Amino acid sequence: MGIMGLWRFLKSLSFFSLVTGLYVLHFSLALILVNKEVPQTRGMLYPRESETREVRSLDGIWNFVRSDQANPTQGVRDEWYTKDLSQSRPTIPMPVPASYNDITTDNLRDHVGTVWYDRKFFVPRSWSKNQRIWLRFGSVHYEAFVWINGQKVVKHEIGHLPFEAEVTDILNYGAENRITVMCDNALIQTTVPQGKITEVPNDNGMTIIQSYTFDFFNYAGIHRSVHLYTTPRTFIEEVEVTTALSENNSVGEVFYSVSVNGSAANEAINVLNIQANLYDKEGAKVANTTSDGKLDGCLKLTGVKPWWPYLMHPEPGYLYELEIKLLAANEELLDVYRLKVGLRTLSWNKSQFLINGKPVYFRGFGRHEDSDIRGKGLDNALMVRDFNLLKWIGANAYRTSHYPYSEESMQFADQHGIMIIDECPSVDTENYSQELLGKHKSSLEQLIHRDRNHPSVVMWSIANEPRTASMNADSYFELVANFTRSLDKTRPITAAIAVPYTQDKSGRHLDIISFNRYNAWYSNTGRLDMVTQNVIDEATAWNKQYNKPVIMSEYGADTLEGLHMTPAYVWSEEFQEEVFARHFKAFDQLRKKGWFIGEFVWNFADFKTAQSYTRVGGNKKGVFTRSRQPKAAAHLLRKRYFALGRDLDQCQFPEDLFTYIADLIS
Ligand code: GCB
Repeated sequence: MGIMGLWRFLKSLSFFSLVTGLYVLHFSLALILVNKEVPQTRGMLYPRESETREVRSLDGIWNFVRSDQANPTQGVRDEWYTKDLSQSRPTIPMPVPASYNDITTDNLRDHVGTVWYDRKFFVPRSWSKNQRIWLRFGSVHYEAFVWINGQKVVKHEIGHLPFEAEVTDILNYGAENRITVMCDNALIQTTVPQGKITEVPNDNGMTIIQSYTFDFFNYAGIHRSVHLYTTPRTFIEEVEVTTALSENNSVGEVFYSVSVNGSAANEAINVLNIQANLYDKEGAKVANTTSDGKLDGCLKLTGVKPWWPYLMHPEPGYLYELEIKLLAANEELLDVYRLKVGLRTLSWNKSQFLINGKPVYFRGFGRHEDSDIRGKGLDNALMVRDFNLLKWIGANAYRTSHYPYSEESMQFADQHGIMIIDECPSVDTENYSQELLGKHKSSLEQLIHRDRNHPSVVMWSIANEPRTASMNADSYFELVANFTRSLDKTRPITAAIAVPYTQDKSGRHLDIISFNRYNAWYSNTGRLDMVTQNVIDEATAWNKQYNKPVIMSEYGADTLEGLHMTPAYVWSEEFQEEVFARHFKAFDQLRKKGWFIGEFVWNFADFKTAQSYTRVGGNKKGVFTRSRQPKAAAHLLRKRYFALGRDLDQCQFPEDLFTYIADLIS
């Protein structure tokens, strides 16, 4: 078997198999797709401290080893996880959270296959007493294998999503512990997203190459925070919240449903009670209930402050705090968990999308989690800067193109009233197979489980630019869309489609049609006179075909900051402004038709991609540079977004929106 064959074989082994040598192959020849069950996520509440819980971060500098590319499973066979990595290989320091790719000065950037991390940590003696300890990763891309003190604790596939495991019986209390992580960035045709691994000749023999069709760099590593947290023996494992508002939005209801984990839950679940309290922003208790042996209930409040999007209301992003107390039958307090809750309703029909009964017009961006050095690693400074820029420019929405973003950013969007189209990591979906379908569904299951309580999440995007002209796309997307609906009926489903409407086979399974198109860029390059009518015609055709609301989910032009040319010429700042303006003209005509509900620029900021002669240091379609400074088009877009806000929702213009020129111009 050549390196390629070996690789494919090893990728198909389960974690258990890798460790024990019992190899299990997964075959994936599926022309007829079957709707199989996918594993259900449990627990995974965002780690929060309370009077019954402690949280400890394991972020920091870890030790790091890259495996030999031609021998990606050597570390498993040689059991590197049974001792400090430094005893098996020389280690280098690696920050967590961060992508590992851009940290070193050698070619770690393009490494394909497995890498290893480890670090030591203490667990206090006090943690041994009558509680349980959990290890939680915010995300590791793409596949992660975790050991503590040499014992396997968890394996997880698909990046950008959290996973956790109980480690109560594995930890040394009042002593040092070691955590070891193996991370594999290889993408093949049955991973989400898909990629290809090929073995090609180079100057020194053969080498392994990772290729992918999607247009962002396949950053990898421990991308988000690692936490240890404690819970009581019997604890609140899950909280699911939905909300309702009366017709005039003055009376609100918060429905909660709790799952409990622990021995008391199993033995005497019917005598556990939930006390739920709702507090407003000032900390005043506005509603409370105690369930009588039940784990679900409803809090009702009058004079409610609904959750509104940014600029749609003077007080956007209003959040209450929901306090869930788990009580034993004798009233003993077992556990407390608190989370933010926004009260809002969503509804949609053939032409509109409404929030709290009011039609919404989306004005936003496709984005990326991407920055210099950190790659896709969580970075609070970047996140806060990005939200400041979103608000500065007057956007009210973004799509988490093309994967789930950090939980911290979802919480931030809740607070700031930014609506999110929440996308799973399926990009350029093709070569449909049963195995791919299972993983695609699992990515949606994990995403919805993680994000279902966020008021900011207003729509699920089940794929970006899937190859929906193909025969299999019809049944594939029917299964994916129905599965998504079965998990959440409160939000509409979309997908960002790029195939021509005449060939698409997915739209009939969606609630809202989103389309990506690059007029004057990928088609009719440079022809600014061929934008407006094309956009109007295509949006109208999508609407006619499916009789559903339509969004333009991507449009734009690569722009090198500082390159100026008049008349406008591709890559110049003038060209980006002109492309935008021609689209704005189309959007304004489309808005009058009643079913056109949003415009999303591609992209918020410049971002890194795989190397290609069409990319100068990455994709430059950002309205902001990669270091988050505005290009000229940002000022233009800002004027439009605020103008839309004023026209639709009577928002105020910021004082600095228009620079004084002369009192002859208003
Ligand atoms: C698209 C993709 C996006 C790319 C963009 C581009 O259609 O959805 O991921 O980055 O085009 O700039 O080519």
